[in-house]
Amino acid sequence: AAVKDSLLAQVAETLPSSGHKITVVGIGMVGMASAFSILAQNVSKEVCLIDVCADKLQGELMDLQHGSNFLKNPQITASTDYAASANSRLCIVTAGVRQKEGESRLSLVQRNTDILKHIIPKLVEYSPDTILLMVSNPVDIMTYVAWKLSGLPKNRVIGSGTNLDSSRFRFLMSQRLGVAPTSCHGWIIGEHGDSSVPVWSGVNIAGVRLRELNPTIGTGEDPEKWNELHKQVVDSAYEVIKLKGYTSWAIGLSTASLASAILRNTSSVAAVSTSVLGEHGIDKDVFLSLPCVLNANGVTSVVKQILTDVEVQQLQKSANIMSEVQAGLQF
Ligand code: 6V0
Repeated sequence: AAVKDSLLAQVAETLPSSGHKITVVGIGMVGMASAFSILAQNVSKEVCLIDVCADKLQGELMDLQHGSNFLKNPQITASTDYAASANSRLCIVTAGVRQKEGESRLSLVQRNTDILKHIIPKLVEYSPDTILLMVSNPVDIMTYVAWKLSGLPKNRVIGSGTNLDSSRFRFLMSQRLGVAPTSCHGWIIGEHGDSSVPVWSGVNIAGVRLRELNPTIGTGEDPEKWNELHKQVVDSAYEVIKLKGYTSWAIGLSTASLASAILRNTSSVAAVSTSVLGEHGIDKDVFLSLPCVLNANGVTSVVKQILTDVEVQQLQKSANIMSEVQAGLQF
């Protein structure tokens, strides 16, 4: 008899899935940083990688599997065939083209829409109960496109949105104040991109609103020029792409954090791209980021932030830009 049969007396079948499966579509810089963060933080031990490039899939699979001994016994699979993604609780879509140096996210829109036409129907076919987390850019528009292509309810189609921008903002705040980023409370909402909106009215440490200490904060009149922080957030991706060619670690950690809220059913609040029709007077059917309650059913509530008139106007401007781009889309 084989060693395995001499060693083990099987008493029942093993189950095929942990019930916490995550599929990552697109194993470029962002997809792999996301998969790595998910495995390293044990958000899920069951990760399926999908891409069009079979050799790269095999190489990334082997490289990750060789690290299994340092992880929590993960079950990793990789395939060009969507059947491998079956029964995923969460599908993270990072496939597509990225910005070249100096290129805006919005210029990628039709190319990535065409790619999603091949991806989204397949994911939903094999995992009809899944939640989709979109990362491909321009992420707010891609989330709208994925919602249209998937036929899923809006709560289960989410964009990574300004969760990353908010993290960038909190890091910069922490540098100015010498306080840990997780203790710096600031939210960037709206478009993940050039028209994002910093909610200066609510920026606080321990409930102390910085605008009460400096009424001009975030405006052009502020002698301390705090609005530079938002400018730096908007320029971050351009800057990092110029320096290293792409962005990866921060977005990978951001998606892992969102995946954790969903799989662990935590009801954490994060700024993610969601349907905003009817929020803050927005009359366009677009997706933008607002602080949302995230759990196993996706986005179950949107936090009704108390915004100033200026912030509402900026948000509505973001919505108009999204709506104009969407009107020109072919899918
Ligand atoms: P990359 O490193 O070029 O990887 C893209 C991957 O997608 C490659 O492995 C391709 O083979 C794969 N791919 C292409 N077409 C398909 C298809 N039809 N099916 C399956 N896989 C396919 O790009 P990178 O990983 O750097 O970026 C991916 C996307 O994420 C881009 O659109 C970026 O702009 C976007 N980002 C979004 C961020 C966000 O905050 N939402 C942040 C960073 C990048």
